[in-house]
Formats: sequence, structure tokens, C-alpha cells
Amino acid sequence: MMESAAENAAMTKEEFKKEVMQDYRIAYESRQASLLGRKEVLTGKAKFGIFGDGKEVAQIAMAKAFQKGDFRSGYYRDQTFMFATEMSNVREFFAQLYADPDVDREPCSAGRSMNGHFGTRLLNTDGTWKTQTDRYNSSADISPTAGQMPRLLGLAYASKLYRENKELHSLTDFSVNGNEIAFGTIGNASTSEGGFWEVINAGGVLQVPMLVSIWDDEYGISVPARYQTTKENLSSILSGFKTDENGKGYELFKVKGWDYPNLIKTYQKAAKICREFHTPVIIHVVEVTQPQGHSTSGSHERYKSKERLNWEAEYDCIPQMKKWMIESGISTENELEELEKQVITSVKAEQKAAWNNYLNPIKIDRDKAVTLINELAQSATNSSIILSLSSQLKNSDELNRRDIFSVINQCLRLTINEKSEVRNRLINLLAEFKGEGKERYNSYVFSQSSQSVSKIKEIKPVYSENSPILDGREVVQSCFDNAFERDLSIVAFGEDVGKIGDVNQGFAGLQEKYGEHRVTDTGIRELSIIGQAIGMAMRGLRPIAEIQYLDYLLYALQIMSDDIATLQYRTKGGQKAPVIIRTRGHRLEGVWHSGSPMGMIIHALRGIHILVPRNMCQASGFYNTLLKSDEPALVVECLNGYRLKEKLPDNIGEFTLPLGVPEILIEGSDVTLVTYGSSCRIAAEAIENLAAHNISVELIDVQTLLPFDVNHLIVESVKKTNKIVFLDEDVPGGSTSFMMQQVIENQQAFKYLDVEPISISANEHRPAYGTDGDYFSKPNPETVFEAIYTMMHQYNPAKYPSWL
Ligand SMILES: Cc1ncc(C[n+]2csc(CCOP(=O)(O)OP(=O)(O)O)c2C)c(N)n1
Ligand SMILES: [Mg+2]
Repeated sequence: MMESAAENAAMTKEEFKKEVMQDYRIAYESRQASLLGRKEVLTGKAKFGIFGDGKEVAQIAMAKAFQKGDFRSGYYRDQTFMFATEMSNVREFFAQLYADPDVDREPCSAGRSMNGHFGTRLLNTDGTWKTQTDRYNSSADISPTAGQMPRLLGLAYASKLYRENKELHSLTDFSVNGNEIAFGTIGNASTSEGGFWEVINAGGVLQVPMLVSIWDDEYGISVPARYQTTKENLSSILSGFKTDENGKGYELFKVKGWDYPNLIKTYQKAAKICREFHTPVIIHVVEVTQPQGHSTSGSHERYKSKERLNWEAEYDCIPQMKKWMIESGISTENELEELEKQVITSVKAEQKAAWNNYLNPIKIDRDKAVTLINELAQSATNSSIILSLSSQLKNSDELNRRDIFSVINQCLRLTINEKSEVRNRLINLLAEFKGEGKERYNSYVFSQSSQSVSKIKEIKPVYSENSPILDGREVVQSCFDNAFERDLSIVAFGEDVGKIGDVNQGFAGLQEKYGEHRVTDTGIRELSIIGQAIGMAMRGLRPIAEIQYLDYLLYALQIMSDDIATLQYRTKGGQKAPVIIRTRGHRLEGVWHSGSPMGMIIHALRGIHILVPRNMCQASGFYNTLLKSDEPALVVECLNGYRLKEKLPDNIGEFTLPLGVPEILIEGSDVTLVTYGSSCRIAAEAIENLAAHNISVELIDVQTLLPFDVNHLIVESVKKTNKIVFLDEDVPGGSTSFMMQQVIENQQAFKYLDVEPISISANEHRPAYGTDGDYFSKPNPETVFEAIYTMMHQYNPAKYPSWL
């Protein structure tokens, strides 16, 4: 462990001085970055700025406790920590402020996140994992307050598994005996969020090496502690979590944010306990200030009293550290001022370099465009307007690629009737820029690695005479049994998943067989179940996180949307969390336990694959595919499918189903009926009745909503039937509208339609309870019959007379 200067008696006076001077240098450098950063925003070079001023010294202390293999899950105030650990630096900090889209210059997010959103590159450029144990790691920040907490739990829980499950000890790229700490940081006001308390409770239940620092500056933007925290005192209300005589609970520390020697001591002590004993720790860092207020969006003079502002000026951690250094004879005023001067110069130089590096490639593009536009002007009727546009572009102070696009487009419009070779070259340049823009801003929504789901080879299920017919639940149980056997990194958890093997017995007997580390119960805490999975997946494990019912996914939807779904995108392929979320829905009865809000889900979760298998064989094939891939997915099983009989494939542990490939369940020639999940069975019943009236319906199960029909199979069916119906149990305008947009617009199916396309969905309320409640809330064989028959009647009234 890196010993602290203040602690290590063996250190010479010179070494001690050197270390403290270096700490002061980093703190001061970080402060200068904040001050200059704000100026850059206020002079218009950057859009928004949020900085770590006031939190520097505590973060220096935290950095000294941070070791290789450890992880950070934090928020936008942590620049000093990032600098001190060399996970980031001043130049990269400014590159992010300017939104530099170059991943080498802005490795946290490639210009996709606003400043102060940190993260390291956990993946090689081909999407494979880098070794984590030989470097410092930071998960990628998100903006929602307390959104870093759920993932933190999983990062810490991974250490617990790596330590306690001996079978994992060979995975040394990710852990050395579970010695890694997950460091969390959070602002005082963000602890008002429910997720904070859920995660703190779960961390105490699980006893995981999670070290949470709360930077308490007594404000959340303008809102003071009295609106945020009971008794305005976080230490006091957290005290119930304190370790008991059995050692269960948290070690709690409280320390002042300007007190350098005590901060160093506290973090060393806290980290030792956390690392050695896996006892979770909370360090409440109080008396923290915000010298520049919350962000560049306003000034804190509007809401802080004079007394508070005066106090903040006096207890600013940097002057306080300086005072302590002078008083204790470590340095002198003159020496420190000399150091400060050097730092001011170097920060300025780094900022300038970052700005030039950001701007130069844009200027190069601009110059390419200007040259071509000037050439175009020579033969254009609107020559003078075109020349003036090009000179505006050439001379603009504030240059964005948007301006180049806008001018090229204007010039092309001005010469719409003057086709020429030079105009063609300008069109090509625009296409080239568009392609680059796509790569810069629209890539990596999903994995682009060789393990992306699209690259997993299909292996067909094999059936023989002896293939047994089982309940659906036994089919999926067999799939999981095989998965646990073949891959030690797979871990399943959720409410009732452990002892009873989930409420529908998909994991029945598997805890007994594979142990509690592999198959385990959790508390009722959907948000942090998913967070736990995210953190574990980031550390090389393969979590299957269960949400007991689809209706309760809402509690977790926020973190799925904000964290998992954006992870690849917000890091431009720098991080991944191949989490499998298993749940069940669509069909039972009542306002809850029967929902199918798939529209809400697919719209919130672009970046996660959304699978809706109609039975447990299909679900198993998807699990096998997903477990080979490096992508996150949500699998919604059919609640009424566990007791239905299915034939077990002989290769249940090996067969894989491709994603985005619909299946034609029934062939037909009059109408194409597109659906998924439990609705397949309702559709099949209606189709039988329609057949009796000479209507032949082709039934297509889309199987996965995201990705959706990647080979455009559905339009091929429409070419034959010239009619299309979309069916599901979502609200009107939900997933059926999504499918309609995909087929009618993307696949251009409108060209082949003889009648208007229709959708059949549930009513726009949650389903009522009981057999009749269900019948009158959701589509049923009668409503499907009526809708399709009516369509046929409109198409050919002579052949299909009105039936009512
Ligand atoms: C869920 C959510 N609500 C609101 C915001 C807007 N917001 C950003 S920072 C912030 C205050 C956070 O205060 P605190 O946690 O004390 O951190 P500090 O900025 O003081 O360090 C708010 C309300 C947000 N980012 N996320
Ligand atoms: Mg605060």
C-alpha cells in the first residue's frame, strides 16, 4: 500500500516535504483548471462548466488510498482525484470541456458527455477487456444525482465474489483475491435520493468493500441542507448503520474537508478496514466549500448569506492547506507562491493546447469546404452570395462543424439548377463529413466487437425421438444448469432466486448444486439489483439479474436507461456491462403482474437488446446467445408459459438463437399478422377461426423488439399478402406503433399494401383483475378475429360479407 507521508515515520523530512508539496501542486492545479474552465465558458468557448473547486484536498487524500485494481464510481466534482491518480489530466479535462470528439484526446467520453463526467477506458479498441488489476479504474459517470450508487454496489460486490468464490481466483485480470475497493463519491444533497439509501442498506447487508465519500458543502445547487436531510446532519442519520458487536454494518468517519493531515489519516485507516475486512465505509467529509458556486449556470451570491460566503472564503481547503504547510514548517509563503506561478502557467498552456487540438481538425474541414465553395462560386449565377457565405465561414470566430454543414447546404441549394463537376465534389465532401459525423456522434450504441450479438453463430436446436417433453420452467432450468456448469463467471440473483430457485422455479435446485455465490437471493430492491449487475459485469462477471415481474421493472428502468443503455455510447466503446436482465410478464391477471408496457421499455432502453420469447425454448436459445456475446439484454419471459409443455432440445446448453430474426409460425396468404410473446398463442387461436372463413393469415413472431427484423423478413410476407396487422398487449400506440414504423417506413412495406395497416393492442389502462377483467382489457381471439375479418371485408365485401 502506498504509505501516506503524514503516517510514515520512516520517511525523511525531505521526502515528506516533497510529497506534501506534490499534493499541494495537484490541488492547486485542479483549482486553476476550475477557475480557467469557468472563464472559458463565460467567454463562450465552452457551453457549460461544473467544477471540483472546494473539494480538492479531500480528493488528494482519497487518491492516496486508491490502489491498482480499485474502481471509482463518482460524480462531476472529482477532477482532483482523477488528476492525482493520473486517470485524467488537465489537458483531457479541457478537451472534455470543449467537447472534443477525439477519443484519444478526450478518453472519458469522446466529447459525448459534458465536462466533469469521468471514466477510464476499460476496453481495448477491439472491445475486449483490458487487464484491470494493473491499473486504476473508473466507471463512466452519469448525470442523474445518486446514479453512481447502484453501479458502485456491484463494483464492490464483485470483490466479495472474487474473494469468497475460490473458483474465480484464476481470473487475475479482474481481481487479486478480491482485494479491490470500490470508491464511491456523492454530494450531500444527492443523498436525498431513494437510491442512495437503497444502496447503502444493500451494501451493509452484503458487507462489501465499498468506500463512500460524501462531499458535504451543505448545498445542492441553491437548496440548503435543511430541505435535504433530516436534522440537517448526515452523520447523525447514518449512525444507525454503524458496525455492531458482530462486525456487521459500516465503519463511519467524519472529517473536515480542509484538514489535510486528518484527511490523509482518515482515508488510510478507512481503506485498510475496507480492503482487509470487506467492511463498507462511509466518510462524511464536512465543511466543504464551493468557491465558484454550483456551476457556470449561475452565481451562489443569489442564495448564500454573506456569513456563509465569508466562512467559505476562510475555510477554502487550498488556503487552509497552505496555511498548515507554512505553520508546520513544511514550506514558506515564497516557495508556495513560486509553485503557484508555475502551475498557473502550465495549466494555461494545457488549456491552450487542448483548445488548439480541438479546433484544428475543424479548421481543416472548414478550409476544405471553403476551397471548394470558392471554386463553385466561379461559375455560379449566385456567385456573390456564395462568396460571401464562404468568407463568413472562413472568418467566423466561433467555429463548429455545424456551421460548415450549414454553409455547404446553402451553397448546394443556391446552385440547385447548376449541376457541375465542382458541385459534385462538394456533394461528395458533404457525404464524407456526414459519415465522419455519424462515426463521431452516432456510433457505439451497441457493441461493435467480435462478440456483438450479430456475430454469434447460430446453432440450431437438435431434437431426437428421445427428447423429453417438459414444463417450460424445466426447459429454462436446464438451460441455466448447463450455463452454470460451463461458465464459472455466471452469477444469478434476485428476489426469491436463491433458495426456491425463483418464483417460477427456473433456477430450481441450482443454488444447492452451484452454491450461494452463484445463485442467490437479494432484498426487494430492483434499482440496486440492476446496479449490482452493472458493477459486476464491468469487472468481468456474467450476471443474470432477475426482476421478479415485468411490472416492477419500473423501479429499475431509470438506471437501465441512464446507465446500461448509455454505457457503450457515452464512452464511445470504452466500457461495457454485459448484463442479462431476466423478467417475466405479459400475462397473469390484474393491474399488476400482467403488464406488457413494451413501448415504454423499448423507447427508454435503446442500447439494450429487448427480447420477447414466446416460450421457454426460445428464451433458452436467447440466453445461450447472450452469454456468448458482450452485450446487455432484457429477456421478458411469458408468465403463463412455465407450465406449458415443450420439447427439450438435446443440445439445450449449446443451441443459440439469432437476435432480430422473426419466425413465421403459420404460413398464410391473405394477411400478415405480426406479434410476439404470449400474443402468439392468442393469434394462433384467432387464425384457426379465420381459416374456417377462408381467410389465410401468416403469423410472424418478431421474437426480439430490439433489434427488430434485421433482414426485413416481414416486408417479404407483405409482398405476398398485401395486408398487415400488428398485435400486442401494450397500450394503443405502444410497441405496435414501433413495429408499424419499422415495417411500413423502414422496410417500405407501404408500397405493397392494398388496405390500411392496423394495430390491435390492449386498452389504454392497466388490465383489470379476473378472467373477465383480463378479457375486456386485452386483445383476445375474438377481437383479433373481428379486426382481421373487418379488414378482409373492406378489401373484398363481396367475398367477405359483413358478419354482424
Ligand atoms: C436526478 C437529478 N435531479 C436533478 C439534477 C440536477 N442537479 C445537478 S447537480 C444537483 C445538486 C447536487 O447537489 P449535491 O449532491 O450536494 O452535489 P454538489 O453539486 O453540491 O457537489 C442537481 C439538483 C440531476 N442531475 N439529477
Ligand atoms: Mg452539495
